[in-house]
Amino acid sequence: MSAVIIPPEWNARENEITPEGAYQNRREFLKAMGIVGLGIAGALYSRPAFAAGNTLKELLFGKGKPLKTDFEKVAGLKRNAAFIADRPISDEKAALTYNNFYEFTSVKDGVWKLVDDFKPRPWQVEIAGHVEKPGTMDVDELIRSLPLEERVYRHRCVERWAMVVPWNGFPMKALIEKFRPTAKARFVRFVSFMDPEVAPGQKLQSHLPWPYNEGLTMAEAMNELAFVATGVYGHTLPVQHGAPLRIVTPWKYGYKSIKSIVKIEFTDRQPETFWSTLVPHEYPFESNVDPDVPHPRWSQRTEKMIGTGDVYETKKYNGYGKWVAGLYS
Ligand SMILES: Nc1nc2c(c(=O)[nH]1)N[C@H]1C(S)=C(S)[C@@H](COP(=O)(O)O)O[C@H]1N2
Ligand SMILES: [Mo]
Repeated sequence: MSAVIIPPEWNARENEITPEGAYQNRREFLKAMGIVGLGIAGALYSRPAFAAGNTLKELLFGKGKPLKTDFEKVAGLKRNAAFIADRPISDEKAALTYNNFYEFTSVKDGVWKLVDDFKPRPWQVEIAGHVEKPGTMDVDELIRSLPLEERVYRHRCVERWAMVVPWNGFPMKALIEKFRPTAKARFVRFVSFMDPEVAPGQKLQSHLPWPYNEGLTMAEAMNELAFVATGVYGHTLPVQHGAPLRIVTPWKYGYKSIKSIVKIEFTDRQPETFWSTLVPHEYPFESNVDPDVPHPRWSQRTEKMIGTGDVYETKKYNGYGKWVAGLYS
């Protein structure tokens, strides 16, 4: 087996790289990253698109560039007063530059620097499975057919970071009712895009179970709180937040809120999910926020807000028990 050469950036940033994607130990993680055995050079340069001269640093952390902020405004949306978060809204630039989107990179402050080749439009969404009206629809046609509003939600990543953002989009319930699932539908499965040519993480970490997928029970998906975001901070979704369409389930850890969805499938069996396929005991299907259930690598007692660094006590269901506790009693 060839030696594993770890570049200095990797070591220095390990805490930022390994989160969600880390395993029992560093070796397991590197193995899943495709690095053990091949060595980093092998893992990288055996893949044609990267023979073109990108360095490992560029692939993981992105290239230096200005932050894009000129997104298309979404005017006239009413903020739903039922969902006012009890904390200040996070700074928009903080949210734009600190993301989990493994298709691009596992480095949170690198995602925004790697998204330029990804085109979220034109975009088709497939509706499949146990549903009266299956088919494929243009994303903008879909968005135009549903009732748009704004909701300020708290977000809690399993890695302990949290934020408060104003999403715009539509209730998931409205989407489900539009396509009319049949009595056989017990779960909803969501699938993200697959395009290693524009998403370096899918190429570099080709061992991961792409495409990213997630799921909810029908009752969860029909809950008032479940939301489908098409925008954030009063404009359309930037790629790094999951353009053109992502889900938002604020009572669950952030990995359930799948981004850049291409397929919504109604199933009679509990679907697989990306993280539970990788590490089943760490990322169960339900994954409701719960300060009393520590993750092997993070106590879930407290959380840290992006932007300010303020630390708060974590609440069960991320504070949304009023809406969702009844689902689990
Ligand atoms: N397709 C896809 N969706 C995803 C992820 C991902 O890697 N790929 N990461 C998840 C995780 S772990 C979190 S915490 C949130 C982060 O959302 P944000 O970057 O918009 O804050 O997206 C979730 N949705
Ligand atoms: Mo996360």
